[in-house]
Amino acid sequence: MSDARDKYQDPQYALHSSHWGSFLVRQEAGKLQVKPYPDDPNPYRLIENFTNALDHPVRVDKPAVRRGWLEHGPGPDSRRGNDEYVTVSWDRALDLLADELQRVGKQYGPGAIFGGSYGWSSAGRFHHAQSQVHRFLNTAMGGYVKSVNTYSAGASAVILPHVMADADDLARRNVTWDRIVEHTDILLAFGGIASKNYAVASGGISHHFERDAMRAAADRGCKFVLFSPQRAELPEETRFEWIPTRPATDTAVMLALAYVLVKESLHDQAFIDRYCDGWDVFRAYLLGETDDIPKSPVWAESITGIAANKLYELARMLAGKRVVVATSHSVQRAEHGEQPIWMATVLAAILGQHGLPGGGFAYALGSIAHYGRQLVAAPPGSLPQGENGVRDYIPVARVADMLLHPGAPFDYNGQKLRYPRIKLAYWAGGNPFHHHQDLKRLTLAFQQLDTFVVHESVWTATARHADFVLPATMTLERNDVGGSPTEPLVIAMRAVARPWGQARSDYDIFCGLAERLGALDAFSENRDEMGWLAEIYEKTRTGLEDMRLPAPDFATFWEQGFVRIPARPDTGGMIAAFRNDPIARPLPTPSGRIQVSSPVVHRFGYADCPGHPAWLPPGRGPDQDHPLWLIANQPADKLHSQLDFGAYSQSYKRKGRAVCTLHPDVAEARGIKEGDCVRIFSTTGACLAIAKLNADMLPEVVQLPTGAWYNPAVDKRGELLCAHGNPNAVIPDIGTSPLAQGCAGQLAAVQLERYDGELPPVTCFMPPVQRPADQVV
Ligand code: PGD
Repeated sequence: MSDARDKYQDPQYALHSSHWGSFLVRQEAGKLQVKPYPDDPNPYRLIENFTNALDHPVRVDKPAVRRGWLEHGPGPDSRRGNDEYVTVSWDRALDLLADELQRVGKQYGPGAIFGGSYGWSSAGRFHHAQSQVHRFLNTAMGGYVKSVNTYSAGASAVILPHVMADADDLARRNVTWDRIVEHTDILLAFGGIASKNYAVASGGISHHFERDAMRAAADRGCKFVLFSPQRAELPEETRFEWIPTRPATDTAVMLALAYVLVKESLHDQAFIDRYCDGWDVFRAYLLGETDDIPKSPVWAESITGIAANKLYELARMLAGKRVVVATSHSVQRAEHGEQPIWMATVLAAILGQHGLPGGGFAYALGSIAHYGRQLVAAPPGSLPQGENGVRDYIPVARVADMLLHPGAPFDYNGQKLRYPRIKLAYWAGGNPFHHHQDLKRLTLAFQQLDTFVVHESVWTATARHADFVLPATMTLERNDVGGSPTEPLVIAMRAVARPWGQARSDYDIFCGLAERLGALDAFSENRDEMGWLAEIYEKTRTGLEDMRLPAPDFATFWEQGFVRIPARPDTGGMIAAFRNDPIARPLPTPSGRIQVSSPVVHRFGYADCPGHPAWLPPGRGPDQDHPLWLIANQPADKLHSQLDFGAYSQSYKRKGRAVCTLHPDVAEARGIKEGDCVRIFSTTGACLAIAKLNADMLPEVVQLPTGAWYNPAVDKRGELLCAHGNPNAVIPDIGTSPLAQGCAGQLAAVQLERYDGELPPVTCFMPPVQRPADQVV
């Protein structure tokens, strides 16, 4: 350890961690300087977003209460999102909020509090804001209505356990990069493996090695095939073949490949017989025996835009090869998102690849950097969340439906549930005005609440819709422990700056509230920040000790700055074990095998998710008025909406706005030139963005990444649009299907036009009007 300590313990710099990379950081003459962690083979420039973050004018510096709430008390209010704020002392803010929590708790019970608080927050294990909210609501309020699943993997998290295994098991404990480098002949990447995505891992990442792994695999002879509407989804070093594919048609592509393999007897019937259940039902559908539509390449050509000959060629190329079928998170973040995921498991089964080294189904490989990596032997612990006394929940992306339709029934995973009646929502560490769709509708939804509480470091659109805005410290202003199940370093994330203004950590804010509610002991267990960090680190220390490895105590770890933990052996996980012995190690499905069709899903009776994977045309696809697909994928210049005001993110903007990419033919047909402002609109809403032309994409798509802070503005013709380029202003708020009710925010049918004349200003990086209480008249 000592050589490493000497190397990184430059007294000038502290080692810190973020979801997008470990980095070294110091303050000099009031300026923050960052440099990559020296052992990172491929550091990500996103760390530069920190350089101007700490003292940016958009920081929340004092507790603030929405003026309408202060004057009229709790209740639905259409001013939410368009009101002034009154700054108050911490004592006043916490007294008011504790009274309101008590009122809601006494009058309605904890089942009237929504504490889902979805969001990625920051990398440290202790100051993980969502865990802090949950622990507080459990210990001080008796619980809360929670949300299940994620915006990342809403559809796959529900379909995969029915048909194969837990989505996390299939992503984290299955096909690894090491095995791909060594064994894979062909890697089919549906939706791509983009560097902006594998640069990120929740909880931290110190070694970005995916690009090198892909290069090594390609150098050995592995062929990479990209199915995507855009070319920029795989590193060039892989020398990949790009098969331009219409959005939302991956299932049809896979069906056509499966059709050729089965028709030409190139499939692995022995694997299917031994390891799969429900083959006959699916086979009949595939060959057109049930609906008179053989799912042949000729059938698929008009759907996918891929020539039938090419599909025949690709299918024949797969036979007898070691193949990975990889699907990104993004292909399932769309209407019917369950289908491409289920079909990918079936395609890998038809090829007989599941459980072979460097073969099978790799869920979300490279969609974040956790996947395809080996698990480490002793990751740090996390903040215990306590017992939730409330049983009600919603699928995470149904939040606006819940607030707009209290008590209404809804379908989810074979059940009929009812939306709870929520009076108070509590959010910390997330930005629903980034992650949710149809932002006008979301505004209406939050206006139904009695009270909306947000802890934030910066004035995001979510903060601007809240009644209580409590200033939270940023990661660099507090101590924490960084680590994750796939991260070889556990990092002592030392504070390098004093809290901005009056900001407090989420933990300190909750201690203040818990004290007022008589629950301080239960919430804090009489530990301060360092006490909790020692507790969280203890899991790593005992893990190392159990392996008879050097296991420094907390004080030594803190002084050293990090400890290194070994990876667990790569055994291939449960799928390899299942392949070796399907009787002794069955899958956790009803048959214990891969469900090529599922009687359980069939019995649910959902037209949008039948009992076998199927091609289902999008219900809300392009039409005459909205002929283009908008692809709203993850941004390259920031993580989600985090630090959108940061120097690196700002350097990507044009005219201070987000950049959308379109094909030159689409631009020419509309009189749009590179650098013009365009209005992107749908039946849901509109936003502005600046055009960038790119011929390496299908002419029928326009791409606008997520993450530009929502900047509602009324334009010259009186339309409310996002002046900054947040695609969620344009994308409808629909679930993937009644099965998963997942986020379908990746795609929407839109039209595009040049936007001439004066542009509405971008104001989202300036704080809202705030007045001290004694100046409010
Ligand atoms: P972030 O921008 O990471 O987005 O949605 P998510 O809500 O996670 O928001 C985190 C917020 O937490 C930031 O505002 C940050 O300032 C704040 N924060 C950070 N640290 C702290 C802290 O310690 N305390 C407090 N109180 N606050 C903190 C991401 C979600 O968006 C995800 S995961 C996905 S995959 C989805 N992707 C798409 C998509 O592909 N397409 C569309 N259209 N929409 C999507 N939305 C989803």
